[in-house]
Amino acid sequence: MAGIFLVVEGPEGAGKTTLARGLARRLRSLGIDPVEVREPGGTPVAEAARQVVLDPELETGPVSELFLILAARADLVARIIQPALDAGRVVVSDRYDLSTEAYQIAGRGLDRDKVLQANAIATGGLEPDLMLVLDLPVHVGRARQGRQGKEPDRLERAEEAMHERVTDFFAGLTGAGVVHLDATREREIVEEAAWAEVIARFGETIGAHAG
Ligand code: T5A
Repeated sequence: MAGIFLVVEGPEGAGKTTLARGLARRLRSLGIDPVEVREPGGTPVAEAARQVVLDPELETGPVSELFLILAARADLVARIIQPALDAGRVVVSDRYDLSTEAYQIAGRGLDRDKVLQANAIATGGLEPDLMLVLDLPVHVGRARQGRQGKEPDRLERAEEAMHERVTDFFAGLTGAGVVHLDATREREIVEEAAWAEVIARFGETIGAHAG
């Protein structure tokens, strides 16, 4: 049976983790045991890279930031995502490589072609089947994060203009497998809209997976 690779993307505080968990819950309710991952992270090496890249005490530049994130991705794809897809599992990922385009290319200004080449090495060319992009203005995401009361990490502390570029990049995305969702709506409505997209595209496969 074919695996399915679902990715939730979007700017800070858009509700990606909330949505990814909601989709996984819906899959489980059908008897499907999805593989849930987040980026950067998901393996011991990737979690170690995440600690470094998000630590506000550590100063680093855009290139080292890129390679920490790509190292995390390479390990996650090789050890978790690709084997799960090969085994016919459904993978739900909280961020993937559109985040690199958003943050490291649009946000930090790194060279697009070179970053995409490096990313292709990290992923082995693995592309998602569906990218659910949550669109939300920067100030709304910031307000949601503020209400959570967490200390902002190194990337969250980046200048406002960078977060505007990240948000604009996500909002302008087009292409096969990209679906935009208005993330200003209630959680349940966003989740329902996302689930409808999943079922419209993969209902038959999901039906075959369902226990
Ligand atoms: N990064 C990552 C890169 O620079 N390049 C890359 O290639 C990759 C993969 C990851 C950081 O790494 C960077 C980007 C990031 O800066 P992270 O901690 O995973 O760090 O940060 P985020 O992905 O931004 O996670 P957040 O937790 O900040 O945001 P989420 O996951 O979008 O939002 P979520 O679900 O945690 O929700 C935030 C709050 O809003 C509420 C939730 O209950 C929660 O309180 N909420 C809603 N409120 C109202 N309406 C809704 N519809 C809501 N949905 C959720």
